[in-house]
Amino acid sequence: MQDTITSIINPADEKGNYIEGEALDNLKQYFQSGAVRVKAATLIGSSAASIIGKTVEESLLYGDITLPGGNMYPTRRYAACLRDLTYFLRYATYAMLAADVSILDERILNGLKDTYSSLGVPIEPTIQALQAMKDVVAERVGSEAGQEMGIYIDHIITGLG
Ligand code: CYC
Repeated sequence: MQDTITSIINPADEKGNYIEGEALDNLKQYFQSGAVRVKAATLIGSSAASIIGKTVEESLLYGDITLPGGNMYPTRRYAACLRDLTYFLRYATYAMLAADVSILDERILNGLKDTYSSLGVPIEPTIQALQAMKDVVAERVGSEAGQEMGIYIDHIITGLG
């Protein structure tokens, strides 16, 4: 996993340089937004189950997908879907804290499209659920932190698309 600090310091170290210019500005921005990130992670962590519940309610619950023949039927598949959404939320929160997408690439997106396609998990409703998750998270953490989380949830959406 990478994070903003290592991704700025490592290249400077390789060249034996001090951190300056744009790299320093990026680091400054990262520290300035630190309190917002930590507060968002705290709020998300303490209400994850309710965020997932609302996300499912707003995107998947009242369609055919939960009925016989749908990919969220029976309960075993419904539970797998809730679990996947929980993974997405948790890893997007890690990435938001690090301000770096690499953990999403490594732990979530690597091989996921193939897994979904071989199991018949439909991509379009998964993306709809992720879109709904962005809105639900923004309601809980406020627009500034919500926008920041949006970057990482969007990264999952792009990786699945
Ligand atoms: C299944 N989701 C799976 C599987 C994996 C993941 C590996 C197959 C194995 C299993 O069932 O546990 C995903 N596993 C992950 C991820 C990680 C991991 C991301 C990283 C931490 O370790 N079906 C829908 C919804 C959607 C859904 C739209 C929820 C958004 O219709 C999800 N994923 C879903 C379902 C299954 C699944 C239903 C079970 C499919 C089956 O067995 O038929």
